[in-house]
Amino acid sequence: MTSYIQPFTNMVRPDGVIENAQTVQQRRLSDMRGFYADAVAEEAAAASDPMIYEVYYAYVPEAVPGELGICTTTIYPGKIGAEYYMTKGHFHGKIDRAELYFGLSGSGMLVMETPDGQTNAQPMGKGTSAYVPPYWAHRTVNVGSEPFVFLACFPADAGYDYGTIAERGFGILVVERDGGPQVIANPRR
Ligand code: M6P
Ligand code: ZN
Repeated sequence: MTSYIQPFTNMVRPDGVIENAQTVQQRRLSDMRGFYADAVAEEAAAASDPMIYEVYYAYVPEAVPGELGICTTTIYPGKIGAEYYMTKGHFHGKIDRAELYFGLSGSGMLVMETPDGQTNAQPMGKGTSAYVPPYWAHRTVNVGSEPFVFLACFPADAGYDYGTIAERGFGILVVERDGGPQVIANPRR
């Protein structure tokens, strides 16, 4: 017999806090050492170990095909050297799974890359709906002076492959140049 999941709603605040969240994940700089291009600036910032981003999960289902995961991400404003605070970024473990993002507040960039090295960067802000197609690794970056907050919805069986990005990074970086964000080639590639 089918056992039905009960429908539910959550209040999602503009600052990214989800009331009655199932879990909250915090990522400090110490959780993502080696991700920023400027190793000297990263080492200097490591002393205070700043909070880079937080993820509130409204729903963390088992990896059942057909189910959806729902979360917000709040990336705080800041830079390591010239590079803006950002998420680690990942391919999906099941690499052909897509994802939807919806901007709630602040301003950011969505950086994506295919396994064969095609890159793409999309600006995001309050009200932006963004589609991450199958096969594209994805990272978000806060390019503003306020927290950048967005909602994400993804297939429950997507999974996370962090290793590829941890090793190679993305082909493009988002850095501050002349007082604003600029997308540049990753010098470490
Ligand atoms: C988005 C979604 C989440 C992801 C989060 C942080 O909310 O893609 O699945 O966990 O961003 O990104 P990362 O997992 O790369 O640190
Ligand atoms: Zn994802």
